[in-house]
Amino acid sequence: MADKKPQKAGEYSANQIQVLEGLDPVRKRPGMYIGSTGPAGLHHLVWEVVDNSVDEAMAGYGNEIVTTLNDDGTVSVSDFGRGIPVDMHPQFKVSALELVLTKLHAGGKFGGGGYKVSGGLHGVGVSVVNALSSYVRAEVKRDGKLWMQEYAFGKPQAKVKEIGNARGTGTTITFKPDPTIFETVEFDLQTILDHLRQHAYLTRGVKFAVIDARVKSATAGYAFYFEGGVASFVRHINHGKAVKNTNVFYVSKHDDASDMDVEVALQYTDEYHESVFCFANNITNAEGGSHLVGFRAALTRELNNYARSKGFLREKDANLTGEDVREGCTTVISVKLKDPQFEGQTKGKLGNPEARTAVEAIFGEAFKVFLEEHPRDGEAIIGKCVLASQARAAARAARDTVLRKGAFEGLTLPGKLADCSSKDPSISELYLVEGDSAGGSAKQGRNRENQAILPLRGKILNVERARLDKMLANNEIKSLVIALGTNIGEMFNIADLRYDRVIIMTDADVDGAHIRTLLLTLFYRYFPELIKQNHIYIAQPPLFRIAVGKQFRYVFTEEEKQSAIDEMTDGRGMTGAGAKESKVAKGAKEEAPEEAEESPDGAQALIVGGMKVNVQRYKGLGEMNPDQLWETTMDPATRVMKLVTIEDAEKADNVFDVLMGEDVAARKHFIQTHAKSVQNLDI
Ligand code: 0RA
Repeated sequence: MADKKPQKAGEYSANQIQVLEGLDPVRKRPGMYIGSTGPAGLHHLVWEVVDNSVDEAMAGYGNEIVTTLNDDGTVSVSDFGRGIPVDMHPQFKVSALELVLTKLHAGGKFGGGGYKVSGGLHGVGVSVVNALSSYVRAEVKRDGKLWMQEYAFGKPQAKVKEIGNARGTGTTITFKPDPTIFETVEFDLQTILDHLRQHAYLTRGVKFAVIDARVKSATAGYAFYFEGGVASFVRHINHGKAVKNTNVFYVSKHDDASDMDVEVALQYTDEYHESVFCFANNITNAEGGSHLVGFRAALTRELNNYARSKGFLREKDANLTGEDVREGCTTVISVKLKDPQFEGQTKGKLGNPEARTAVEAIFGEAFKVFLEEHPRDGEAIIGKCVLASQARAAARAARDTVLRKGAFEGLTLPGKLADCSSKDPSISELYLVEGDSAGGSAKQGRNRENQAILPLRGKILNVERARLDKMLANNEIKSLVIALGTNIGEMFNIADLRYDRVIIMTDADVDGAHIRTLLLTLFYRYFPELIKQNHIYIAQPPLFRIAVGKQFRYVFTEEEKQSAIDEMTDGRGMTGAGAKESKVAKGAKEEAPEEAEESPDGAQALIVGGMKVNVQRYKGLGEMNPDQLWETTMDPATRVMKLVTIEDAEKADNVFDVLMGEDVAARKHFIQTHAKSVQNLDI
C-alpha cells in the first residue's frame, strides 16, 4: 500500500465518504474509542490526527507532518497532502470537511475505496478527536484557497468558510482536549517524540517535525526522518552494541497476491537474546503473530540451507534450531495490509494467515540473496549461530545435571523463604524484599496465611549478560526459581506457579530502583509469561506519614503531602480566596508553615494555621516497624501496587540494555539523569 501511485485530483470526491452516525456515542463512552481517558487516551488524540496525515502521505501526497504543542493547550497537526475535500456532499448537503469532522465513519474508514487507511486499531477517525475536544479548528488549503471551520465539543460553530488565498495544499487540525473528559490535558513532549520517532521509522521518507511552543523562552524543535525505514530502526536499536553483519539486511516489497507491503530489516549482535519488533499498519504487535511466524520459518530454513551449502555444517551435524538462529538477532518486521485482524489477550497479535505466507516468501527470498551477495556478513552470522548451537548443547548438558539433582523440583524450598501456610496459588502472594532487615519486618508484619516473603540479599546476578547455565548457579536466582515453582527455560511451566501475585518490594531510592530493574530484567527475559499474564507487581511504599491529632494518612509524593496537609488542616495554612482549592497545591506551596522543627528521625512537626501537623518521612522499608510495613505496603485493603505490563517491548528492551548492557557510560548517564524517575519504571 505504500506504493505511491499518484491519484488524479478529483478522482476521489465527497460522495465516496460513507456516513454512519453522529458523535454522541463517543462522548458517552470515550474509552471505547480511545482506550482510556488517562494520559494514554489523551495522547491517542494526537496519534489519531497524525495517522490521518500519515495515510495521506502514504497515498503519495505530502512528505512532512508537523505537530505543534501550542502554549494555549491546543495541539496542531499540519500536513501537505491534498487537503480534506470541502465540496458539498450530494446526499448529505454539507461540506465533506464537516462530514469528516462530525460523523463516525464505518470502521473508522472512508468507504468506497478512494482512500487508503493505515490505522487499524487507532483508525477511529478524526471525528472522535473532535467529539472529545472543547475546541477544534480545521484549516484546508485547496485550489488556491484557504478554508476554515471551527467546532466546540464536536459541533460546528459555523459553515465552512473561505478565509483567504493559499499557496500549495494541505490540512491543519488544531484541537484542545475537553478537560471534563480527560484526567489530565497536559501533553508530554517525550511521549510524543518517542511515538513519532517510531512512526518515522515505519514511514520511510516522511519527515515528522515536532515543535514545543509551550515554553516561550525555550521553544524546542525536533524532526525525525529516516531514509532507511526499518533498517534505520534496527540500526537505532543496535546502537552501541557489537554487531556481526555490518551491512543491515533490508527488504521492502509489495506482495501482489495478498496486496500487502512487507518490510523487514535484520542485524545480528553478540548478545544472547532475540529482539524482534513487529508492526501491522504501524501498530505494534507485542504478541507477534502470523508475520513473525513466517519470518522465523524462513530465517531457520535459509540459514540451514546456507550453512549446509557452504560447509559450515557437516553432514553429521544436526540442523540449527530456531533458538540457535534467533540468538542475538535484532529484527523489525512491518507489514501493511487492507484488513488487519488482531487477536490475543491485548489484541497485540496479528491473525491474518496471508501475512505468514507473504513474509515467509519475501523475506526468505531476499535473505538468501543477501547471504550470497555478502559472504562476509553471511559468515559472521553463521559463525554466531553455530556457536550458539554448540553452547546450547553444552548448557543443556550442564543444566540436565543440575535438574537431575532435583534442585528445581520444588522439593527443597530455600531456607530463607518464609512461605505462607496456604497451598492455594490463587490466593497466595510472594513478596521479594530487598535486604534482610526489611525482610525481617515483612516476615513479622505479613499475613502468614497467604503472604510469603523471600528476602534477596545484595545485587542479584546481572542476567542480561549471563547464559542460563551460569544463572542457574546463582543462589539468589535459584532460590527465586524454586520458590516460584515454575522452573525455567524449556522446563518453564506456568501451571506450576505457586503464587498468583509476585510483588517486588524495594526502597524508593537509587539502590532499590537498581534491584527492581534487575528483577524486572530477569522476569522480562526469562519469565515473560509471568508479566504477560499479570502476575508481577511492584509495591509502592509511601514516602510520608502525615498526622494531625488522631488522624493520619500515608502519601506517596511531595505533591500529595502538600495537599494532604492542606486537607487535613482544612486549608487553614492558606490565605485568600483560593484557600479551599487545596488540590491545586500551587498557592499552598508558597505558603511557608508558621513554625517547623525537625527531629533526628526525620519526623517534622509543623504548625499550620494553629494545628500541629506531624510529618514523618520514610527513608527506607527497613525503617518501618512490622506494623507500619503491613499497614502501608502489604495490607490488601489499603496498599498501592503497580501492575507490571509489557506495554512497549522496545522501551523495556532499551531501558534494560542501557541499564544492564555493556555500555557503562550510557548506564551511568541513564542512572544519573533518571535517578528520580526510575522508581516509576514502567517496563
Ligand atoms: C478524504 C479524501 C481526500 C483526502 C482526505 C480525505 C484527507 C484527509 C486528511 C486528514 C488529515 N489530512 C488529510 N488530508 C487529506 C482526497 C481528496 C482529493 O481527491 O483531492
